[in-house]
Amino acid sequence: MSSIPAIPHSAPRASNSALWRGVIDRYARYLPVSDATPIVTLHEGNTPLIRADNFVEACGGQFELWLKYEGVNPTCSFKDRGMTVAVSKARERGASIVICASTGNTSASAAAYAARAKMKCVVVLPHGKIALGKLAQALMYGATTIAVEGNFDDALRIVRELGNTGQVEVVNSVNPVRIEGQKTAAFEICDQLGRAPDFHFLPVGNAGNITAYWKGYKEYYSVQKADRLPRMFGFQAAGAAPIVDGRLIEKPETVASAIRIGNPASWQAATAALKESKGHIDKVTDEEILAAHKLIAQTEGIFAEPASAAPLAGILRCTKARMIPAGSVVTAIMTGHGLKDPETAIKTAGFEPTIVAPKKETVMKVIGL
Ligand code: AN7
Repeated sequence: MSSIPAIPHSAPRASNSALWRGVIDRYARYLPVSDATPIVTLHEGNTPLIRADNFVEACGGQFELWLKYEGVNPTCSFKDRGMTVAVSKARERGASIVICASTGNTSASAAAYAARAKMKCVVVLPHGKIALGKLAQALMYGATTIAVEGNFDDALRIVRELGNTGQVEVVNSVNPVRIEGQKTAAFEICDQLGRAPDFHFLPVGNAGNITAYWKGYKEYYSVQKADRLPRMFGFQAAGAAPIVDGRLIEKPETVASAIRIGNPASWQAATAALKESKGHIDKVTDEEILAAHKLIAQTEGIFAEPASAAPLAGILRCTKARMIPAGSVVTAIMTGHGLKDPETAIKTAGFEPTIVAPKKETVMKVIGL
């Protein structure tokens, strides 16, 4: 076995076992890495699993809900789990340029990990449809940032064509090692809960994540690290629901810009996950998404981006339809941080700061004292 090639800022080898070294270090035996893989990590993963009783009460449900807060990853979304593997493998192969199409989070993550690996990163985005925080990240991490006058599906088509030239490494989830990294979130949930959930709720865009979670749960079950397999419950936005509607959506539209996708790359794998797990896929309206976005912030103090609220809107629906039996253990993935999209958040909150003269009395008046 060769030793890990020296790479600046690669996984630290401190002796302190309390130091979390990222998902490759933690779950290497389940991942396509060897001692020869130069690990590029920002210590992603190990995200909190937070019980959300207030939200369940607001729903009128009688189950245990656990939120996996993926928004606290290094670039504030779940994409970092797949990107650590994708960029490490790209580096192992000697690639010098990584490229992705993105609705925002993949590009933020690719740009960060490429910077860490001293690689060039190119991101291809739908012009004008990227949440502000995500755009700031791509620019700040120094990615070559290209905005196409089209949607995500156009951007991904172009990126796939560029990938075929062999000159760039595509780090979208069409790259199977992305899915491998993302499945570690299912492992973490089982490790944290001490069991697998009965129901697993998540948003569905390009459908890589539902594919990854299902793969992760199945693998953990097969090595007896999980006692059961959850039913996968996916939610698309009503204006961007190709899997639910059973047809390609040429002009997808939704306030949840992360999942504004009309032709998901992992469509078939998602359909298989839904079928095998006796799962369920549905669409929720932008109004339902924004209501859930606000409700989770105000009942639990958890600020997640609009796409992450789609499964919460789904939980509200499924509770009303009595689809979640009392006593069930339910997980939902808060895929991205709320600060990614401050413009939508400020609009959704529905009120502005109260401007007052700089005096104690004026402030007291606003408080109602
Ligand atoms: C917060 O960044 O597709 O079904 O290009 O950012 O695996 O696509 C993002 C997707 C859910 C959907 N929640 O996951 C991209 C991109 C958030 C996301 C999804 C995305 P997939």
